Amino acid sequence: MRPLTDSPIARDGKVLILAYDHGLEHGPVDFEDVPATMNPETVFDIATHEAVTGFAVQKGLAEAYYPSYEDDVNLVAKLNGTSNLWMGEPNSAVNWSAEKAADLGADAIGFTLYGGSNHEVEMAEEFRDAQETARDKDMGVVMWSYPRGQGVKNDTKPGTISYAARLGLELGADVAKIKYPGDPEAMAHACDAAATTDVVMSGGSKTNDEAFLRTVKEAMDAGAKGLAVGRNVFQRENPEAILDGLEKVIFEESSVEEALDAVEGNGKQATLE
Ligand code: FBP
Repeated sequence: MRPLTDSPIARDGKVLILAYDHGLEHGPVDFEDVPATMNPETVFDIATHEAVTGFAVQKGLAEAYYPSYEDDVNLVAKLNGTSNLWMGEPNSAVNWSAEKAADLGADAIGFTLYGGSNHEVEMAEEFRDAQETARDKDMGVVMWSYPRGQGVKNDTKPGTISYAARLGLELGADVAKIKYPGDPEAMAHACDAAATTDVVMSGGSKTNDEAFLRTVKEAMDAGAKGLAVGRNVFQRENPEAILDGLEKVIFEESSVEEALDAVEGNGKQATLE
């Protein structure tokens, strides 16, 4: 793995990836809270916030919009992904190659692995190809490590999350994106399991500012190196405000209270303008 200190998708060894592949994974329903987010430009603009170290999108959005943002946004090319229109054992189509991502100027690749799925073996083999090309092209490697499928009864059980983190290390990811296992001890165990692979917490569905910042803070204190988040940012009316708060917690080691002050300060400003 490549240390985060050397990676363009990190700042001081910490990561805040904004994910916006939801139009594929969940469909336009995820944009209903804030209808402007249906337009990818709205979210590309959010990704220019200085706290965002990487922006994860699928091929179509990267091709259409990234050329206009390449000076202000670090691209995490999310290579595989699939809609939730079909049913069956979890799997994910590889929609573009790591070579194509490199041609577009990607700083890192993102790849989902559903450990425990009946398709785990083929997904791991697809990851191998992408990971090796990323190494050749000097791109970082971020694994969305989400155990699910017939082999997994509870995908947020601490042992399962630690296993997910370990898969990132074993298969050669620089960063493993895992779900928060519910408490700091379990998160610390997952970070230990990942060893030299850095762990980032997955954002999840939208919660309130305090609950969200508190969970991120707990994860950071337990050894996580950051966050990869979508809905908890772009489904807010003022995404810049929560990014101000996240910047405090992730990069400045601030308390939750200080982070909430930053969120509120931005909110007031936005109201006054
Ligand atoms: P969120 O922070 O909105 O959960 O986004 C993170 C992410 O991994 C996205 O990249 C992806 O679209 C989504 O979650 C997939 O979530 P799930 O597979 O649980 O539906």
